[in-house]
Amino acid sequence: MIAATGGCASPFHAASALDFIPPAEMRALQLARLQATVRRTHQRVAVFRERLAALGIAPEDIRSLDDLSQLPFTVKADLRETYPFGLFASPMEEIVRLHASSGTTGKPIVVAYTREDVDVWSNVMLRAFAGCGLGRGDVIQNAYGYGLFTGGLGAHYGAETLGATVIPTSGGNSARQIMVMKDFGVTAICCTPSYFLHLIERAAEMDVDLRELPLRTGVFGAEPWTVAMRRRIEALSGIRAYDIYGLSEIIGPGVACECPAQDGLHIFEDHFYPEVIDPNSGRVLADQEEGELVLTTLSKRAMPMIRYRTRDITALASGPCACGRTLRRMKRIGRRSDDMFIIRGVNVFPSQVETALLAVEGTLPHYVIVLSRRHGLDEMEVQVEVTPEAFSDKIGALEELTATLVHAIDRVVGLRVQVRLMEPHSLARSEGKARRVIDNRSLV
Ligand code: DLL
Repeated sequence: MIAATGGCASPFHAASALDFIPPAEMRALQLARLQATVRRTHQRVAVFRERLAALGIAPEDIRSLDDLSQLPFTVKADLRETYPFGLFASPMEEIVRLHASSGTTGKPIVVAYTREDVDVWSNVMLRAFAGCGLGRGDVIQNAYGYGLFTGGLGAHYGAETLGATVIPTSGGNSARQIMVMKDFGVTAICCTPSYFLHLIERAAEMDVDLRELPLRTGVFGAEPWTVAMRRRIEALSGIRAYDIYGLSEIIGPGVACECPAQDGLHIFEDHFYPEVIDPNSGRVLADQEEGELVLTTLSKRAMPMIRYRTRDITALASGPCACGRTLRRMKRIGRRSDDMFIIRGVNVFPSQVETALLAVEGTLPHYVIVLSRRHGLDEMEVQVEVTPEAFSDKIGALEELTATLVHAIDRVVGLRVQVRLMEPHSLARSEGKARRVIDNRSLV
Protein backbone atom coordinates (compact mmCIF):
# COMPACT_ATOMS: atom_id res chain seq x y z
CA MET A 1 0.00 0.00 0.00
CA ILE A 2 1.44 3.37 -0.93
CA ALA A 3 1.03 6.19 1.55
CA ALA A 4 -0.76 9.34 0.36
CA THR A 5 2.31 11.45 1.10
CA GLY A 6 6.01 10.73 0.52
CA GLY A 7 8.36 8.99 2.93
CA CYS A 8 9.51 5.41 3.29
CA ALA A 9 11.96 3.73 5.64
CA SER A 10 14.43 3.05 2.84
CA PRO A 11 14.61 5.90 0.37
CA PHE A 12 16.50 3.85 -2.18
CA HIS A 13 13.77 1.21 -2.13
CA ALA A 14 11.04 3.86 -2.44
CA ALA A 15 12.91 5.25 -5.42
CA SER A 16 12.72 2.17 -7.55
CA ALA A 17 9.24 1.11 -6.41
CA LEU A 18 7.37 4.18 -7.64
CA ASP A 19 9.34 4.57 -10.86
CA PHE A 20 8.14 1.21 -12.10
CA ILE A 21 4.53 0.85 -10.88
CA PRO A 22 1.74 0.05 -13.38
CA PRO A 23 0.19 3.26 -14.80
CA ALA A 24 -3.27 2.42 -13.38
CA GLU A 25 -1.80 2.32 -9.86
CA MET A 26 -0.06 5.62 -10.49
CA ARG A 27 -3.33 7.24 -11.62
CA ALA A 28 -5.12 6.04 -8.48
CA LEU A 29 -2.35 7.43 -6.30
CA GLN A 30 -2.38 10.72 -8.19
CA LEU A 31 -6.14 11.12 -7.82
CA ALA A 32 -6.04 10.50 -4.05
CA ARG A 33 -3.22 13.01 -3.67
CA LEU A 34 -4.84 15.55 -5.97
CA GLN A 35 -8.09 15.47 -4.01
CA ALA A 36 -6.20 15.90 -0.73
CA THR A 37 -4.18 18.80 -2.19
CA VAL A 38 -7.24 20.61 -3.52
CA ARG A 39 -9.08 20.22 -0.19
CA ARG A 40 -6.12 21.46 1.80
CA THR A 41 -5.33 24.37 -0.50
CA HIS A 42 -8.99 25.39 -0.48
CA GLN A 43 -8.97 25.38 3.31
CA ARG A 44 -5.73 27.28 3.75
CA VAL A 45 -5.06 29.59 0.79
CA ALA A 46 -7.48 32.50 0.48
CA VAL A 47 -6.69 33.33 -3.18
CA PHE A 48 -7.46 29.77 -4.26
CA ARG A 49 -10.66 29.62 -2.16
CA GLU A 50 -11.92 32.88 -3.65
CA ARG A 51 -11.17 31.74 -7.20
CA LEU A 52 -13.04 28.47 -6.76
CA ALA A 53 -15.99 30.32 -5.23
CA ALA A 54 -16.10 32.68 -8.21
CA LEU A 55 -16.27 29.66 -10.54
CA GLY A 56 -18.82 27.87 -8.37
CA ILE A 57 -16.50 24.90 -7.86
CA ALA A 58 -16.18 22.94 -4.61
CA PRO A 59 -13.19 20.69 -3.80
CA GLU A 60 -15.56 17.68 -3.86
CA ASP A 61 -16.18 18.35 -7.56
CA ILE A 62 -12.77 16.89 -8.34
CA ARG A 63 -13.74 13.25 -8.86
CA SER A 64 -11.30 12.27 -11.59
CA LEU A 65 -7.93 13.44 -12.89
CA ASP A 66 -9.72 14.94 -15.89
CA ASP A 67 -11.67 17.21 -13.53
CA LEU A 68 -8.42 19.02 -12.85
CA SER A 69 -8.96 20.92 -16.10
CA GLN A 70 -11.91 22.75 -14.47
CA LEU A 71 -9.61 24.40 -11.95
CA PRO A 72 -8.11 27.85 -12.59
CA PHE A 73 -4.45 28.30 -13.51
CA THR A 74 -1.87 29.79 -11.20
CA VAL A 75 0.67 32.14 -12.81
CA LYS A 76 3.88 33.82 -11.75
CA ALA A 77 2.05 37.12 -11.18
CA ASP A 78 0.04 35.38 -8.42
CA LEU A 79 3.28 34.79 -6.54
CA ARG A 80 4.37 38.38 -7.02
CA GLU A 81 1.02 39.81 -5.99
CA THR A 82 0.93 37.75 -2.80
CA TYR A 83 4.62 38.43 -2.03
CA PRO A 84 6.14 37.21 0.18
CA PHE A 85 4.02 34.59 1.99
CA GLY A 86 0.47 34.90 0.61
CA LEU A 87 0.30 31.45 -1.01
CA PHE A 88 1.65 29.53 1.99
CA ALA A 89 -0.58 26.74 3.25
CA SER A 90 1.41 26.03 6.42
CA PRO A 91 2.15 28.25 9.41
CA MET A 92 5.74 29.48 9.77
CA GLU A 93 6.26 27.08 12.72
CA GLU A 94 5.99 24.19 10.24
CA ILE A 95 8.15 25.76 7.55
CA VAL A 96 11.79 24.71 7.73
CA ARG A 97 13.18 26.41 4.60
CA LEU A 98 12.59 29.34 2.28
CA HIS A 99 14.13 29.81 -1.16
CA ALA A 100 13.65 32.65 -3.60
CA SER A 101 14.02 33.08 -7.30
CA SER A 102 14.77 36.46 -8.73
CA GLY A 103 12.96 37.41 -11.88
CA THR A 104 14.09 39.93 -14.43
CA THR A 105 12.10 42.67 -12.73
CA GLY A 106 11.17 43.65 -9.22
CA LYS A 107 10.90 41.45 -6.16
CA PRO A 108 11.81 37.77 -6.19
CA ILE A 109 9.23 35.07 -5.68
CA VAL A 110 9.47 33.21 -2.38
CA VAL A 111 8.89 29.49 -1.97
CA ALA A 112 8.54 27.45 1.23
CA TYR A 113 9.11 23.90 2.43
CA THR A 114 7.97 21.91 5.45
CA ARG A 115 10.11 19.05 6.72
CA GLU A 116 7.92 16.66 4.66
CA ASP A 117 8.45 18.82 1.56
CA VAL A 118 12.22 18.67 2.01
CA ASP A 119 11.94 14.87 2.31
CA VAL A 120 9.90 14.67 -0.90
CA TRP A 121 12.43 16.92 -2.64
CA SER A 122 15.34 14.75 -1.47
CA ASN A 123 13.44 11.68 -2.62
CA VAL A 124 12.80 12.94 -6.14
CA MET A 125 16.40 14.14 -6.45
CA LEU A 126 17.58 10.72 -5.28
CA ARG A 127 15.43 9.11 -7.99
CA ALA A 128 16.80 11.59 -10.54
CA PHE A 129 20.39 10.71 -9.66
CA ALA A 130 19.63 6.99 -9.52
CA GLY A 131 18.04 7.30 -12.97
CA CYS A 132 21.34 8.73 -14.26
CA GLY A 133 23.07 5.60 -12.94
CA LEU A 134 24.48 7.16 -9.77
CA GLY A 135 24.51 5.56 -6.33
CA ARG A 136 26.59 4.87 -3.26
CA GLY A 137 30.29 5.13 -4.00
CA ASP A 138 29.80 7.96 -6.45
CA VAL A 139 31.54 11.23 -5.65
CA ILE A 140 29.27 14.06 -6.77
CA GLN A 141 30.66 17.55 -7.22
CA ASN A 142 27.76 19.92 -6.79
CA ALA A 143 28.55 23.14 -8.63
CA TYR A 144 25.00 24.49 -8.67
CA GLY A 145 24.89 27.71 -6.68
CA TYR A 146 24.13 27.30 -2.96
CA GLY A 147 21.88 29.97 -1.55
CA LEU A 148 18.43 31.25 -2.38
CA PHE A 149 18.66 29.42 -5.73
CA THR A 150 17.17 25.93 -5.35
CA GLY A 151 19.85 24.17 -7.43
CA GLY A 152 22.58 23.87 -4.78
CA LEU A 153 20.67 22.60 -1.76
CA GLY A 154 18.22 20.59 -3.88
CA ALA A 155 21.00 18.55 -5.46
CA HIS A 156 22.91 18.40 -2.18
CA TYR A 157 20.14 16.77 -0.15
CA GLY A 158 19.33 14.41 -3.01
CA ALA A 159 22.93 13.27 -3.33
CA GLU A 160 23.26 12.71 0.42
CA THR A 161 19.97 10.81 0.60
CA LEU A 162 21.23 8.64 -2.24
CA GLY A 163 24.21 7.77 -0.06
CA ALA A 164 26.72 9.24 -2.50
CA THR A 165 29.57 11.49 -1.38
CA VAL A 166 28.69 15.09 -2.11
CA ILE A 167 31.25 17.88 -2.50
CA PRO A 168 29.48 21.23 -2.10
CA THR A 169 31.71 23.39 -4.29
CA SER A 170 28.83 25.69 -5.34
CA GLY A 171 29.42 27.76 -8.50
CA GLY A 172 32.51 29.79 -9.34
CA ASN A 173 36.26 29.57 -8.69
CA SER A 174 36.76 27.37 -11.70
CA ALA A 175 40.42 26.54 -11.09
CA ARG A 176 39.49 25.16 -7.68
CA GLN A 177 36.63 23.19 -9.25
CA ILE A 178 39.09 21.48 -11.57
CA MET A 179 41.50 20.79 -8.73
CA VAL A 180 38.72 19.20 -6.65
CA MET A 181 37.50 17.20 -9.63
CA LYS A 182 40.96 15.80 -10.21
CA ASP A 183 42.19 15.29 -6.66
CA PHE A 184 38.98 14.00 -5.02
CA GLY A 185 38.17 11.35 -7.62
CA VAL A 186 34.93 13.01 -8.69
CA THR A 187 32.71 10.66 -10.72
CA ALA A 188 29.75 12.99 -11.37
CA ILE A 189 29.16 16.70 -11.62
CA CYS A 190 26.02 18.85 -11.34
CA CYS A 191 25.83 22.39 -12.70
CA THR A 192 24.33 24.32 -15.57
CA PRO A 193 25.44 23.02 -18.98
CA SER A 194 26.93 26.42 -19.80
CA TYR A 195 29.05 26.39 -16.65
CA PHE A 196 30.29 22.90 -17.44
CA LEU A 197 31.41 24.14 -20.86
CA HIS A 198 33.41 26.78 -19.05
CA LEU A 199 34.94 24.13 -16.78
CA ILE A 200 35.94 22.10 -19.85
CA GLU A 201 37.89 25.13 -21.07
CA ARG A 202 39.50 25.82 -17.71
CA ALA A 203 40.58 22.19 -17.47
CA ALA A 204 42.28 22.42 -20.87
CA GLU A 205 44.11 25.59 -19.78
CA MET A 206 45.29 23.74 -16.67
CA ASP A 207 46.46 20.80 -18.79
CA VAL A 208 43.88 18.49 -17.27
CA ASP A 209 42.26 16.07 -19.68
CA LEU A 210 38.77 15.40 -18.33
CA ARG A 211 38.61 12.20 -20.35
CA GLU A 212 41.39 10.75 -18.23
CA LEU A 213 39.62 11.43 -14.93
CA PRO A 214 37.08 9.12 -13.25
CA LEU A 215 34.38 11.69 -14.14
CA ARG A 216 31.72 9.92 -16.20
CA THR A 217 28.35 11.60 -15.53
CA GLY A 218 26.95 15.12 -15.67
CA VAL A 219 23.50 16.10 -14.40
CA PHE A 220 22.80 19.40 -16.10
CA GLY A 221 19.83 21.71 -16.04
CA ALA A 222 18.37 25.06 -14.91
CA GLU A 223 18.60 26.46 -18.46
CA PRO A 224 17.68 25.34 -21.96
CA TRP A 225 20.32 23.41 -23.91
CA THR A 226 19.97 21.62 -27.18
CA VAL A 227 20.78 18.08 -28.26
CA ALA A 228 23.60 19.58 -30.35
CA MET A 229 25.02 21.11 -27.16
CA ARG A 230 24.79 17.76 -25.39
CA ARG A 231 26.76 16.12 -28.20
CA ARG A 232 29.48 18.77 -27.93
CA ILE A 233 29.70 18.37 -24.16
CA GLU A 234 29.87 14.60 -24.33
CA ALA A 235 32.50 14.63 -27.07
CA LEU A 236 34.68 17.21 -25.32
CA SER A 237 34.59 15.64 -21.85
CA GLY A 238 33.97 11.94 -22.39
CA ILE A 239 31.04 11.91 -19.94
CA ARG A 240 27.33 11.18 -20.38
CA ALA A 241 25.34 14.35 -19.96
CA TYR A 242 21.81 14.02 -18.53
CA ASP A 243 19.13 16.66 -18.54
CA ILE A 244 17.38 17.53 -15.27
CA TYR A 245 14.43 19.89 -15.05
CA GLY A 246 12.67 21.77 -12.32
CA LEU A 247 11.55 25.16 -11.10
CA SER A 248 11.39 26.91 -7.75
CA GLU A 249 7.62 27.34 -7.77
CA ILE A 250 7.10 23.57 -7.94
CA ILE A 251 10.01 22.35 -5.78
CA GLY A 252 13.34 23.20 -7.46
CA PRO A 253 15.39 20.67 -9.44
CA GLY A 254 13.89 17.18 -9.52
CA VAL A 255 10.56 17.63 -11.27
CA ALA A 256 11.82 15.46 -14.13
CA CYS A 257 15.09 13.87 -15.23
CA GLU A 258 16.50 11.76 -18.03
CA CYS A 259 17.45 8.09 -17.73
CA PRO A 260 20.11 6.14 -19.65
CA ALA A 261 17.82 6.06 -22.71
CA GLN A 262 18.27 9.86 -22.96
CA ASP A 263 14.96 10.04 -24.76
CA GLY A 264 12.84 12.46 -22.77
CA LEU A 265 12.71 13.29 -19.07
CA HIS A 266 10.73 11.08 -16.68
CA ILE A 267 8.40 13.18 -14.58
CA PHE A 268 8.15 12.21 -10.93
CA GLU A 269 4.43 12.15 -11.43
CA ASP A 270 3.54 10.74 -8.04
CA HIS A 271 4.43 14.25 -6.79
CA PHE A 272 3.97 16.51 -9.84
CA TYR A 273 0.99 16.13 -12.17
CA PRO A 274 1.76 17.35 -15.70
CA GLU A 275 -0.57 18.80 -18.31
CA VAL A 276 0.39 20.43 -21.60
CA ILE A 277 -1.89 23.21 -22.77
CA ASP A 278 -2.34 25.46 -25.75
CA PRO A 279 -0.80 28.67 -24.39
CA ASN A 280 -3.40 30.83 -26.13
CA SER A 281 -6.66 29.01 -25.45
CA GLY A 282 -5.67 27.15 -22.28
CA ARG A 283 -7.05 23.91 -23.74
CA VAL A 284 -5.41 20.70 -22.54
CA LEU A 285 -3.50 19.02 -25.38
CA ALA A 286 -3.02 15.33 -26.13
CA ASP A 287 0.26 13.47 -25.69
CA GLN A 288 2.86 14.39 -28.33
CA GLU A 289 1.26 17.78 -28.93
CA GLU A 290 3.59 20.64 -28.14
CA GLY A 291 2.46 23.38 -25.77
CA GLU A 292 3.02 24.95 -22.38
CA LEU A 293 3.76 22.70 -19.42
CA VAL A 294 1.36 23.13 -16.50
CA LEU A 295 2.23 21.43 -13.22
CA THR A 296 0.19 20.61 -10.13
CA THR A 297 1.94 19.54 -6.96
CA LEU A 298 0.41 16.42 -5.43
CA SER A 299 2.14 16.29 -2.06
CA LYS A 300 3.60 19.74 -1.40
CA ARG A 301 2.44 21.06 1.96
CA ALA A 302 3.96 24.49 2.59
CA MET A 303 3.15 25.87 -0.83
CA PRO A 304 0.94 23.71 -2.99
CA MET A 305 0.64 24.82 -6.61
CA ILE A 306 -2.46 24.05 -8.61
CA ARG A 307 -2.15 24.19 -12.41
CA TYR A 308 0.95 26.35 -12.39
CA ARG A 309 1.76 27.70 -15.86
CA THR A 310 5.50 27.18 -16.26
CA ARG A 311 5.88 29.00 -19.63
CA ASP A 312 8.15 26.11 -20.63
CA ILE A 313 7.32 24.54 -23.98
CA THR A 314 7.31 20.76 -24.28
CA ALA A 315 5.17 17.74 -25.16
CA LEU A 316 4.33 14.68 -23.10
CA ALA A 317 5.51 11.39 -24.53
CA SER A 318 3.49 8.26 -24.14
CA GLY A 319 4.62 4.69 -24.58
CA PRO A 320 7.16 2.63 -22.72
CA CYS A 321 10.74 3.75 -22.20
CA ALA A 322 13.70 1.49 -22.93
CA CYS A 323 14.78 1.84 -19.28
CA GLY A 324 11.56 0.18 -18.06
CA ARG A 325 10.36 3.13 -15.98
CA THR A 326 6.62 3.64 -16.25
CA LEU A 327 6.82 7.33 -15.31
CA ARG A 328 5.56 9.49 -18.15
CA ARG A 329 8.16 11.48 -20.03
CA MET A 330 8.32 15.01 -21.37
CA LYS A 331 10.47 16.23 -24.23
CA ARG A 332 13.48 18.30 -23.26
CA ILE A 333 12.60 21.96 -22.90
CA GLY A 334 14.14 23.83 -25.79
CA ARG A 335 12.40 27.10 -25.11
CA ARG A 336 10.12 29.15 -22.94
CA SER A 337 7.14 30.93 -24.38
CA ASP A 338 8.62 34.16 -23.03
CA ASP A 339 12.13 33.86 -24.43
CA MET A 340 10.84 34.23 -27.94
CA PHE A 341 11.70 37.51 -29.61
CA ILE A 342 10.41 38.95 -32.83
CA ILE A 343 12.76 40.29 -35.49
CA ARG A 344 11.26 41.83 -38.58
CA GLY A 345 8.05 39.92 -37.94
CA VAL A 346 9.76 36.54 -37.55
CA ASN A 347 9.48 34.66 -34.23
CA VAL A 348 12.89 33.51 -33.05
CA PHE A 349 13.93 31.28 -30.15
CA PRO A 350 17.56 31.20 -28.96
CA SER A 351 17.53 27.40 -29.13
CA GLN A 352 16.97 27.55 -32.91
CA VAL A 353 20.06 29.68 -33.26
CA GLU A 354 22.04 27.32 -31.04
CA THR A 355 21.06 24.30 -33.13
CA ALA A 356 22.04 26.08 -36.34
CA LEU A 357 25.41 27.28 -35.01
CA LEU A 358 26.51 24.00 -33.51
CA ALA A 359 25.78 22.09 -36.69
CA VAL A 360 28.65 23.95 -38.36
CA GLU A 361 32.21 22.76 -37.91
CA GLY A 362 34.64 25.33 -36.56
CA THR A 363 32.22 26.89 -34.05
CA LEU A 364 32.63 26.69 -30.30
CA PRO A 365 29.58 26.30 -28.03
CA HIS A 366 29.81 29.91 -26.83
CA TYR A 367 27.50 32.45 -28.40
CA VAL A 368 25.30 35.40 -27.66
CA ILE A 369 22.50 37.04 -29.62
CA VAL A 370 22.53 40.84 -29.62
CA LEU A 371 19.37 42.68 -30.64
CA SER A 372 19.41 46.35 -31.51
CA ARG A 373 17.38 48.91 -33.40
CA ARG A 374 18.79 51.09 -36.15
CA HIS A 375 16.72 53.70 -37.98
CA GLY A 376 13.59 52.08 -36.54
CA LEU A 377 14.55 48.63 -37.85
CA ASP A 378 15.28 45.63 -35.64
CA GLU A 379 18.66 44.01 -36.14
CA MET A 380 20.02 40.76 -34.85
CA GLU A 381 23.69 39.92 -34.58
CA VAL A 382 24.89 36.50 -33.55
CA GLN A 383 28.33 36.53 -31.98
CA VAL A 384 29.89 33.09 -31.90
CA GLU A 385 33.34 31.98 -30.85
CA VAL A 386 35.23 29.82 -33.30
CA THR A 387 38.09 27.40 -32.79
CA PRO A 388 41.64 28.82 -32.71
CA GLU A 389 42.34 27.01 -36.00
CA ALA A 390 39.32 28.58 -37.69
CA PHE A 391 40.16 31.98 -36.23
CA SER A 392 43.72 31.94 -37.54
CA ASP A 393 42.55 31.03 -41.03
CA LYS A 394 42.93 33.33 -43.98
CA ILE A 395 40.38 36.11 -44.44
CA GLY A 396 38.74 34.21 -47.28
CA ALA A 397 38.17 31.16 -45.07
CA LEU A 398 36.68 33.33 -42.30
CA GLU A 399 34.34 34.96 -44.77
CA GLU A 400 33.29 31.56 -45.99
CA LEU A 401 32.59 30.37 -42.43
CA THR A 402 30.55 33.51 -41.75
CA ALA A 403 28.51 32.93 -44.90
CA THR A 404 27.94 29.29 -43.95
CA LEU A 405 26.65 30.35 -40.53
CA VAL A 406 24.37 33.06 -41.97
CA HIS A 407 22.95 30.44 -44.28
CA ALA A 408 22.58 27.83 -41.49
CA ILE A 409 20.65 30.30 -39.31
CA ASP A 410 18.51 31.38 -42.25
CA ARG A 411 17.59 27.75 -42.91
CA VAL A 412 16.42 27.15 -39.32
CA VAL A 413 15.01 30.56 -38.41
CA GLY A 414 14.00 31.92 -41.81
CA LEU A 415 15.93 35.15 -41.41
CA ARG A 416 19.24 36.46 -42.70
CA VAL A 417 21.06 37.95 -39.73
CA GLN A 418 24.53 39.29 -39.08
CA VAL A 419 27.10 36.84 -37.75
CA ARG A 420 30.26 37.96 -36.05
CA LEU A 421 33.04 35.42 -35.51
CA MET A 422 34.70 35.89 -32.15
CA GLU A 423 38.07 34.85 -30.84
CA PRO A 424 38.04 31.92 -28.38
CA HIS A 425 37.37 33.09 -24.76
CA SER A 426 36.16 36.52 -25.83
CA LEU A 427 32.53 36.17 -24.72
CA ALA A 428 31.49 36.35 -21.07
CA ARG A 429 31.16 33.01 -19.26
CA SER A 430 28.45 32.25 -16.71
CA GLU A 431 28.70 30.43 -13.40
CA GLY A 432 24.97 29.78 -13.36
CA LYS A 433 22.31 30.35 -15.99
CA ALA A 434 23.79 31.66 -19.24
CA ARG A 435 22.49 34.89 -20.71
CA ARG A 436 22.00 34.15 -24.39
CA VAL A 437 20.16 37.26 -25.54
CA ILE A 438 21.17 40.88 -25.03
CA ASP A 439 18.31 43.08 -26.10
CA ASN A 440 19.45 46.67 -26.62
CA ARG A 441 16.34 47.70 -28.51
CA SER A 442 14.83 49.67 -25.64
CA LEU A 443 18.00 51.79 -25.39
CA VAL A 444 17.21 53.63 -28.59
O1 DLL B 1 16.43 26.40 -12.35
C1 DLL B 1 15.75 24.70 -10.76
C2 DLL B 1 16.81 23.80 -11.26
C3 DLL B 1 18.04 23.80 -10.66
C4 DLL B 1 16.54 22.92 -12.30
C5 DLL B 1 19.03 22.94 -11.09
C6 DLL B 1 17.52 22.04 -12.74
C7 DLL B 1 18.76 22.04 -12.14
P1 DLL B 1 14.41 28.35 -11.36
O2 DLL B 1 15.60 29.17 -11.07
O3 DLL B 1 13.14 28.68 -10.68
O4 DLL B 1 14.69 26.85 -10.94
O5 DLL B 1 14.21 28.33 -12.92
C8 DLL B 1 13.23 27.52 -13.51
O6 DLL B 1 14.54 27.28 -15.53
O7 DLL B 1 10.98 27.21 -15.69
C9 DLL B 1 12.91 26.60 -17.07
O8 DLL B 1 12.57 27.71 -17.87
C10 DLL B 1 14.40 26.62 -16.78
N1 DLL B 1 14.92 25.25 -16.70
C11 DLL B 1 15.17 24.53 -15.60
N2 DLL B 1 15.67 23.32 -15.94
C12 DLL B 1 15.71 23.28 -17.29
C13 DLL B 1 16.11 22.32 -18.25
C14 DLL B 1 15.68 26.05 -11.45
N3 DLL B 1 16.61 21.13 -17.91
C15 DLL B 1 13.26 27.65 -15.01
N4 DLL B 1 15.98 22.65 -19.56
C16 DLL B 1 12.30 26.72 -15.69
C17 DLL B 1 15.48 23.83 -19.94
C18 DLL B 1 15.22 24.51 -17.78
N5 DLL B 1 15.11 24.78 -19.09
